[in-house]
Order: sequence, then C-alpha cells, then structure tokens
Amino acid sequence: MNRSIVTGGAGFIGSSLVRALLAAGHRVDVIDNLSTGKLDNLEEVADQITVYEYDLCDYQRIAPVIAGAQRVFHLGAIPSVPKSILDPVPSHNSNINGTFNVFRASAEGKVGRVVYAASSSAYGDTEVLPKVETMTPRPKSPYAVQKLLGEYYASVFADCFDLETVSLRFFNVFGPRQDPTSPYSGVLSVFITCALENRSPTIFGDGKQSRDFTYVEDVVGLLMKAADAPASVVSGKVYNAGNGGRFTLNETWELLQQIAGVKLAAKYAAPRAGDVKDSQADTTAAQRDLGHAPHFTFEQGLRRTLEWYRA
Ligand code: UD2
Repeated sequence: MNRSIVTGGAGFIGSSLVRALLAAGHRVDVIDNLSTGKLDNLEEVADQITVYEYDLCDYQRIAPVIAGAQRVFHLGAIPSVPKSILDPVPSHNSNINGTFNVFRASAEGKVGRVVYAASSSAYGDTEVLPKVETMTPRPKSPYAVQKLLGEYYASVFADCFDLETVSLRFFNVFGPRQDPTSPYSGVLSVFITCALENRSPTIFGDGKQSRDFTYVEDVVGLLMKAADAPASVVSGKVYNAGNGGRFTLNETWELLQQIAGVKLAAKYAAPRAGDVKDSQADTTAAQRDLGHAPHFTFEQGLRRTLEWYRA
C-alpha cells in the first residue's frame, strides 16, 4: 500500500490533504507537534491514520517515521508573516531546521518524493503581476526567507542527494477548518467569523492590498498532482499554487457581507510590517506541468467556507 506522510497533517490544509489521500487509498501517517494544528481537525478519520506528535526539529524521532515512505507532503511550519517578525526564533527553527530535517530524513530514508509547501510570500513586492516562477524572489519577512530557503533545499536535495522534490508556492489558502482564533489567523477565517458574529473586522492598511485567495480543495488537488507528475518534468522545480485571481481586502469584505447578508463597516489600523502589497499567481507552469485546473472561484470557495463556519 502507498504510505504517505503528511507533516502538519493536523493543520487546516494538512487535514484536508489527509482526507484526500485516504480517499485515494493511501495509508497516511501524520507528523504534527500540534503547535497550531489540532487533533479535532482529524476527528472522523482518526481511526484510519497514525499521528506522531513529534516536533520536526527532533530528527531522531521523525527519521524512522519518514523512512521508506512513498510520499512525504511537508506542510508542517509556523505559518505566519507577523509571527516571524514578533517571535523570529521559533519560526526560524521550525521552518528552516525542521524543513532541513524532513529533506535529510527523506533522502536517507529513500523516500519516493517530497512535495514541499512553499509560499507566495517569497515574491515580495514585484512591479509586475501576475507573479511568475522565473521572477527573482524578494522576501520581505523572516517567514518569506524561511519558506524560500526550503525551496532552495528542495532543489539542492534533488540535485545532490537524488531525492525527488517539488515545491508548491501556496497563495493565501482558505477553507474549512482554518483556525480563526489566533492573532495570526488567516484573514478570511477572521473576516468570516466577524460576519457571522456581527462584528466589524479590522483591516491593516488601506485595504487596497490584494491577494489570490485559493480554496483549500484546489491546493489539495495540486499537491496530489505534484506527487504523481513525471520526475523528469517536475523534480527540483517550483510551481505557483494559486487560483490566478486577485481581490483587494476591501472587495473581499464587501463580497463577504453580500454573501453573509450583513452590513458592517470595517475598521482600519496601521499596515502590518512585512506585508506584501499585491499577490496573484501566474498558473501557466502549474497548468502545463501538473495539470492544475482550479475548480473553485473565490466566491464559490467563500460560500462553502462560510457554510462550514456556520455549521
Ligand atoms: C502569507 C502568504 C501566504 C501564506 C501565508 C501563511 C503572501 C502574499 N501570502 O499570507 O501565501 O504563506 O503567509 O501565513 O505573502 N489582514 C487584515 N486583517 C486581519 C488579518 C489580516 O487586514 O485581521 C491583512 C494582512 O495585513 C494582509 C492580508 O490581510 O494584508 C492577508 O493576511 P494573512 O495573514 O491572511 O496572509 P498573508 O498575506 O500574510
């Protein structure tokens, strides 16, 4: 049986991937230190998987779990731009040292392929949109540097250690199970909770910054495709995992109010340090090499996510 490892499998993206892998007949092992992930996210599949509550920095514990797996999906991270500025040491340790450990354990353990969750933050502010993989990265925050370094390691492990790797630059993924309760929560989980609780959201900056919000199921589909695409085409490479669209935060809050049937003026606060101005994926390479074909428009994803939070 195919054995897949999902690091960060108790997080909101990881837990959706776990479900998709199980549905495709894979055996799934999760490695997650539950720093931001939650076992609740895996509740109804708990008896079909094994969860190892290990930290990715603990090489001696994670290496035997990873050894011999057919696929490793490396999603485990401390995923936040502001957190990496306010508290840089844990995110450095987790996102750089933990990531190195995953690649090292995968190479030594003869894993078939590692698919790495990189980030659109690597682009920083570019003059041109949409953002293409061939652009020179301009990271603006420790988090962006850390995620970019993971891509470089992915590519070097493919070249020097004979490990198949693919990096996917996630573009602001949203959907069910995204945790809205932390000060570092993704903006859509916060906006949706505000709409449902009849509270005004706070927008950092003028709200004209834009994001390519990508529904979680589309990212999960791409992760699976990246695991199966021919190595001669994709190994060692980096692909955008985005929807290809772009909405400002002001437009996003407007749309959400319409969908949720509320009318609440947003509050505005100072812009966040390290924030990228505009983000939009060029999806040409992912379509060509991975067969990427997003199924959900932003509005469709938003409606589904709202329904999930409502329930
Ligand atoms: C970055 C990456 C994303 C992913 C993520 C992981 C970019 C463009 N995107 O997301 O791909 O790696 O990091 O965390 O770098 N905001 C508000 N009010 C709130 C919360 C957020 O206005 O209550 C703003 C925030 O200032 C930013 C936007 O919403 O301009 C999106 O913030 P986010 O934290 O959801 O995601 P972001 O863009 O940092």
